[in-house]
Amino acid sequence: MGDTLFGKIIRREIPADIVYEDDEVVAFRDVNPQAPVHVLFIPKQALATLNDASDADATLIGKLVLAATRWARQQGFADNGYRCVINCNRDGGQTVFHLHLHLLAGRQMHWPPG
Ligand code: DGP
Repeated sequence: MGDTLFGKIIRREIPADIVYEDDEVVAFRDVNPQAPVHVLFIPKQALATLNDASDADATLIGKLVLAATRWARQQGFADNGYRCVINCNRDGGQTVFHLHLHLLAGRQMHWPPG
């Protein structure tokens, strides 16, 4: 896949408010937050969309989700709750083509999301 601005954030070529990092995952605050807490968890190994994930990526995607849930617990809002979203392609509302998980928290979420 081509490089995206999220690749530049991983390489520290553009600034971001990075809140978490391990060998495989980086997390940083969304520039356009939709909730008091809005953090994007991304794999360092770039996949463009969820459609590009295969069985070989199962562990990586699991680690992405678990990094978000662990961070939610550490931040103290896990019991109140939160929402995790992965947008895919046009109808899913995806605008940056480096797979990312939105972690939203700090307010009551609504359903359907619209
Ligand atoms: P999505 O629509 O699911 O592809 O979400 C992309 C998100 O990325 C969107 O909520 C805004 C965020 N975003 C776009 N550009 C930047 C940036 O340069 N820095 C940060 N921190 N977030 C960005």
